[in-house]
Amino acid sequence: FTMETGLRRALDRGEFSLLFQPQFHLATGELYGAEALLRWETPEGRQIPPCEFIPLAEETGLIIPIGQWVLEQACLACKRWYDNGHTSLIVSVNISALQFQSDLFPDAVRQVLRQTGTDPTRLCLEITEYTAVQNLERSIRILKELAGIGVKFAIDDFGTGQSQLVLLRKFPAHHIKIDTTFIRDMMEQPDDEAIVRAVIGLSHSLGLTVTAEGVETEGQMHKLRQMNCDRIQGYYTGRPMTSSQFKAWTKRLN
Ligand code: G
Ligand code: G
Ligand code: MN
Ligand code: NA
Repeated sequence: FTMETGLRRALDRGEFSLLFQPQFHLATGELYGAEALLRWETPEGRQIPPCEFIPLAEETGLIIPIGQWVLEQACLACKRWYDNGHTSLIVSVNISALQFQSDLFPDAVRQVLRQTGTDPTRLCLEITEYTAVQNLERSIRILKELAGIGVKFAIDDFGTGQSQLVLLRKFPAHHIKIDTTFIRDMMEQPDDEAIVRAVIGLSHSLGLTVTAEGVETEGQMHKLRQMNCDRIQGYYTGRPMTSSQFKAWTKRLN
């Protein structure tokens, strides 16, 4: 068994699943939506973390069919939330560089939206700075094309890459997600707090809204609220959960 062989079979054998981690509006406490997070369990019952298999899926190109499956499942889940009366919930989907740069990507997104009957304005695509700058002019074109039908874009893991400020100016994304590491350290490290505050201010000046990731404590949440951060996601407000857990959980919020 090599991981590559396993990965090649995993889609056919139904070994992938998605978890959904809730995201909240910080000002109102209202549920905003959820990020879809991919999980792989082998037939032997081994859980392989995405940080191990996603790089391999990218190297082998398998991320294209896997990513397509993720997009489809995430949209199906969002459609179910919508049909259950949660018409404002947004599903966020991680898109890898190879997938985003594929010529077929914009059509693939449109097709999934159509086939699943998902309102395009309920979908947010998360791409990293690294993905966006690969081929910036082309990335901007793809973003504009999909934003034109209502799809939203978030710059993921913000602050961990080469953080090119020019990206924020040139790339008309809707949201940015401040990486977990800054949120984790901001209560002890004044520098991290200063960075988080500055990123929120800069983003707002440029018309982007901000999600803080990896919020684990009430203290972090309060600080982020003071800083006017728009949304939070993290273990404090909700762990990644299965779609049926998420459904049961949204019922309790009503
Ligand atoms: O929960 P967490 O361990 O799921 O995720 C680890 C990393 O894997 C994160 O960087 C996340 O962006 C990435 N990831 C999770 N799900 C997906 C997915 O469906 N597609 C891609 N490309 N990356 C994902
Ligand atoms: O796509 P992205 O790289 O942003 O993936 C989010 C990652 O953050 C996932 O691996 C998810 O499981 C993880 N995560 C979500 N909430 C928390 C949290 O509160 N603390 C930490 N340490 N990680 C979290
Ligand atoms: Mn993400
Ligand atoms: Na992130």
